[in-house]
Amino acid sequence: MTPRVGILMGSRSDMPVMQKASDLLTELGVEHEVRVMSAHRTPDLVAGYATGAADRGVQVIVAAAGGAAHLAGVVAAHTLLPVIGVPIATQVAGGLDSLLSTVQMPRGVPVATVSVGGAENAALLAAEILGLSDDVVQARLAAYRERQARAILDDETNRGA
Ligand code: RP5
Repeated sequence: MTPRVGILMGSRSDMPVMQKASDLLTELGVEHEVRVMSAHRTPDLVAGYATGAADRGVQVIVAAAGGAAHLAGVVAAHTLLPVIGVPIATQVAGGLDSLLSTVQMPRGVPVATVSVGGAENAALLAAEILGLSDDVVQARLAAYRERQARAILDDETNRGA
């Protein structure tokens, strides 16, 4: 199947966090691909991926990086696809460096940034974007929300409440 979401990360070390995004998209039945590429270590690879992604059928890109986290911004510079940035936690104030590097995009090229380590929300936001034109994905998202709410409602502390 053609991947509809591209999950990128700046280093293999980001995989434990970003695996959660991949797992959630799999749960939602959204075809996706996972790639490790770095804005500063492999700039040509990043530019080539972002430039060609739309023509390959990718509709949303999730880009995760830590530190001077410019991956999402560089990707966004090379494509008109929506780009969701995931700041990866670091030793600097829990990842405040990554958060600001990702979220503080100057005017003209947006990156929709989720919370530090917010891989699952990135996957959900990607699916919501696809759901605008895909009723099946939107229905799966609705079911996911229902399951999420049900898990809380069924929590033993809420029984009989
Ligand atoms: C960033 O630098 C990566 O996204 C990662 O979060 C961070 C550290 O990378 P490694 O030194 O673990 O490869 O480019």
